[in-house]
Amino acid sequence: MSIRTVSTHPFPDQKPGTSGLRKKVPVFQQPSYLENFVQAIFDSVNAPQGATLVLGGDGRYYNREAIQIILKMAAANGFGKVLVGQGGILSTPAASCVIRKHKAFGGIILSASHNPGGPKEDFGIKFNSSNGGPATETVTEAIFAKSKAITSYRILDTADVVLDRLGETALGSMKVQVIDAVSDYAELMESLFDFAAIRALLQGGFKIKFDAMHAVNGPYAKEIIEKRLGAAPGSVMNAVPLEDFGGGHPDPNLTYAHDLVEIMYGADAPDFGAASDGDGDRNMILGKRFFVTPSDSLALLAANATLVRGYAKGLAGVARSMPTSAAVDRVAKALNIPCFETPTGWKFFGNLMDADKVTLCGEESFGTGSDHVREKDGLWAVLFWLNIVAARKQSVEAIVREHWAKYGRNFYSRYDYEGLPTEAANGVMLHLRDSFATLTGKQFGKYTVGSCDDFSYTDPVDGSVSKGQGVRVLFSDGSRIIFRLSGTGTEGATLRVYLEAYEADVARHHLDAQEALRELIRLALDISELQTRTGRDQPTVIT
Ligand code: G16
Repeated sequence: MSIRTVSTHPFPDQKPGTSGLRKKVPVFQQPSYLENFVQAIFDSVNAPQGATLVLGGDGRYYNREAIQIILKMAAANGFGKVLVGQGGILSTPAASCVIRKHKAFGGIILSASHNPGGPKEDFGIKFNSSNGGPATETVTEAIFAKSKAITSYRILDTADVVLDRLGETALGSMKVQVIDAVSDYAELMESLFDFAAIRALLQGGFKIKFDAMHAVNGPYAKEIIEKRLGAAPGSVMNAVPLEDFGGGHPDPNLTYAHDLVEIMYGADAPDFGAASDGDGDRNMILGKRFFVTPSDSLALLAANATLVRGYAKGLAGVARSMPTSAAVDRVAKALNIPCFETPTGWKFFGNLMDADKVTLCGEESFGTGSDHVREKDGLWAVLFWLNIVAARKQSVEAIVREHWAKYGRNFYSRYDYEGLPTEAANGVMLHLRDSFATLTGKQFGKYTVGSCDDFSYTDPVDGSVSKGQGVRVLFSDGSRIIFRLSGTGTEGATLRVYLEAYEADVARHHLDAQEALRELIRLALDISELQTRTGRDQPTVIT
């Protein structure tokens, strides 16, 4: 067994996006491509000799091969131990939990999240720090800089490690411990939520359906929802993780989680429905024929947190990404706690949580989480909701409607234009930035533009500044239109248009969001010239 130093040449395209490096599988399969990025991580994070690393992924195509390469490289780069999930599997929140519980130096998570998997589909890799959260921008920039100057990588020449059997093996002088992927995480969930109350709810005839979308959360949901909480067998659907997610798009929204949506809007619908994504960090919550927007879900969890054991002492503060609706801001105001507005990307919440400034945070992109780990957490959100329902003994819809009656309703929708030519998408953003002066103060029907800007964030903990985080058109009544280019796509550019209108009048809360937002949508298309500049007259996905 010897350490080999292999000469390599840099790839120019290894800049991490919103959440790590995501590319098509064939890109990762190019000789040295994955190895270069892993070496760039190791060279940037300066782990002390003998440090412990956590390793796992969402089980998508190329997961196992990548795990073997990373194990051999970790051994050649001085790590003392790697904790790897059985079969190479760890959901993203479980990886965060394991890093924290075992006080590891950090972790490598293999996932392209909600993007499809398969030989021609997406793969991804990211580094999480010792707090269990995604590396900060300073670290990801250092990794990118290293990747551009790399000349060699180190790897141990050895046979593959058996990943399916629990226990410890040696890889050179490094230990590889294959751990149960579910148990640490399940134990953490039991410490936060009232499992007895949820069990009583489920045994009292409350029916649920959880769609694991053939992704990583299947075994987690089976263990927690069916086994520990006693939900009827079959309550977890699409529970077997598959390398290609069964050919589906493991994105828990009304478009892609259609199996679940049909059930929840069909005859004899269960009382509660939920889905999570490829790597288990996103969630969608549904009541009987009722959709809870992720922005509302965050506000609801904040407003009801003290009903839940793990949060009974109250919240230090809350945070949301800038495009997420301001529903949670109203709750924070009522609770008299701080509310932070960060750029899109879970990595921006880490500092706030480490400094005990926030307890709950969330994003419009179907992500909700708390300081129990440093990633968003799909199953956690589902358990939080079930705990609230068990405590309040009301339906999901009744809980949401009561919330709107008290705080008002933030109508919300996001339009995604995927796979656009990069130049056309950049052209729209450029045009918008050039229009700030002419738009400000202008009146469009009932809407007057109060201000426009390109969102910039100064981290209140470390003072770092992140610029160019999305164009905001802010109206005087609190309504907003946001334009932003996605940082997670792997083909062309994805332009996201986020729309939000506040409505205090209960008599209008029953409106369909698309109906309530119609005027803003038209306005967004007009001022951006999106249709003429991109040639698209319809979004790819509306959420
Ligand atoms: C990632 C990030 C999230 C972000 C989402 C969408 O989620 O962790 O913070 O909101 O991407 O980002 P974008 O709008 O740039 O595509 P995930 O679930 O893909 O890891």
